[in-house]
Amino acid sequence: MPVDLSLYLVTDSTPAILKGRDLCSVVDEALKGGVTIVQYRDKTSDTGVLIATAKKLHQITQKYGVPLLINDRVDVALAVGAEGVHLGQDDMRFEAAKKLLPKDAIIGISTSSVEEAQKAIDDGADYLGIGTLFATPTKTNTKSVIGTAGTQAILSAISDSSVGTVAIGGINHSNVQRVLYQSKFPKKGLDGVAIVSAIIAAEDPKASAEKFAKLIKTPPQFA
Ligand code: TZP
Ligand code: MG
Repeated sequence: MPVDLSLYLVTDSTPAILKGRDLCSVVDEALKGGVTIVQYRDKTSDTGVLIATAKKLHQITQKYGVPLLINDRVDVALAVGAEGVHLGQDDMRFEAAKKLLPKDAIIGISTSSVEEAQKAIDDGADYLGIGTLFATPTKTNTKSVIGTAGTQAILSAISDSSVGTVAIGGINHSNVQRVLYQSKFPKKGLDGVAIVSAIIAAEDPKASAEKFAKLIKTPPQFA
């Protein structure tokens, strides 16, 4: 079954974003609101905590029949039987991850240029995370904010491919329709949007996800 990338939640465990709430409860709420895929992203916890948290998250995502991907860490994905991984340009190479993971595992790759996108497609990636779309406080050490122009350049260059595509970076309720539907992405559109703070840091993560799900399904007036 093809993966539904339309409302892709990326987690963040930093206290400022979680505001004292439990990550698993926040993710559960977001899933109730309609998130279609979850990536567990945690750059600071040690391996024991990563595995324990990923296990809990997996129990939750399984309740909703939604895939769980692990950011950076193929070993953690294997340890908990997650559905796949998301790898950046500096993480384990695609070929190595492919060898280690089950045959049907989902592998997504972060890309910020046409060259990186083309390479990921040639390798056999299931989807591309394209960004950083808009500058965001959630990831300040990003090497590249590519904007709508950079995203458009990638989508145009790969329009013959059936690879999945999600944009990431600074996506919120106000810009999500523009991001998904704007005429700048004429040939190959995005399959979804990847969101951190607009859901995880939201006062009501379920309501936020519901609002995104509704906006995603609705072509905007200006389209
Ligand atoms: N990669 C590029 S931008 C980003 C990541 C992980 C963070 C996006 O966070 P937000 O809060 O949705 O802008
Ligand atoms: Mg990474």
